[in-house]
Amino acid sequence: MAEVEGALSTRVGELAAEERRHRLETERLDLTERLSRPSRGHLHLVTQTHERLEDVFVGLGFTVSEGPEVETDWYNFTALNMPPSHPARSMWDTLFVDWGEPGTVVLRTHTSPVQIRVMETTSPPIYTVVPGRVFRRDTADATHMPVFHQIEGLVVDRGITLGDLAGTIEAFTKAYFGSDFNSRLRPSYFPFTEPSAEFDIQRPDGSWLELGGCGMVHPNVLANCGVDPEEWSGFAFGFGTDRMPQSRHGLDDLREMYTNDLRFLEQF
Ligand code: FA5
Repeated sequence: MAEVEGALSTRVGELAAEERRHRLETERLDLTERLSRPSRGHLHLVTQTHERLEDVFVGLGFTVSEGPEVETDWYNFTALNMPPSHPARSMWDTLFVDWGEPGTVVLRTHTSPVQIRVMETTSPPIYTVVPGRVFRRDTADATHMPVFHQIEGLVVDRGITLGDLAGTIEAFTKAYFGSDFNSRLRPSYFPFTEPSAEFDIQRPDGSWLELGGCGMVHPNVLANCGVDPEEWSGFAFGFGTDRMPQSRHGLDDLREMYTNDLRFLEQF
């Protein structure tokens, strides 16, 4: 009898201990967990945009290149088929840097000077994109900033045609914005491309938005970089990247991205 009672109380003790262990385990609150992990921010919407764009273009076989934000007149204008006093220079409201001969050093007004830098240092075939910051004397409004961002694209190879440019732009539009967006090319003028076009996207609500310029690289530009225009041809494009998250996320005003209101930025 005593033996049975002893075994019983041992078993009751074991079950109570087991239940307590189970309860403690399920109710456990690790109060140190949050404290030990510092709260981290995340990349700004524009940086996220550039990373997504790089992913899309790397997926299409492009490399990623970079260039300086302070440029000389040669790279920003002259080598791009705009010699001194060329009227087309006024298409870019330029901010000049007080350095050297007046008017010879600028804050780059577009990412196109990096086309020249890439062609000077790399032999074709070239398939590259250049994301970066650019500067203009533009007054800030819903679709303009004085400091904004572009992504340049440059392809130089044998037998490249306008069809390759149109196909690349359409493939990019679908890959980046989704299948409910369309693209179109509108005739335009840039001194460094011939023929030239503006690239617009059509949003699902049917409205159109200009994203950038593009065209076939002008033979003078190829020649300025030591690339034989008889052998090689190419296309280039330059898209404004601040307007891309604006369309993708339906933002009304570009300036929202730069006023640094965390309640706005933390949503993305
Ligand atoms: C250019 O800058 C040319 N370099 C584009 C190009 C590259 C043409 C290669 C041909 C070949 P544009 O000045 O149109 O072109 O600017 C390109 C895009 O930048 C515009 O379509 C627009 O989307 C964006 N953009 C221009 N100004 C601003 C601004 N102030 N704020 C925000 N985005 C802007």
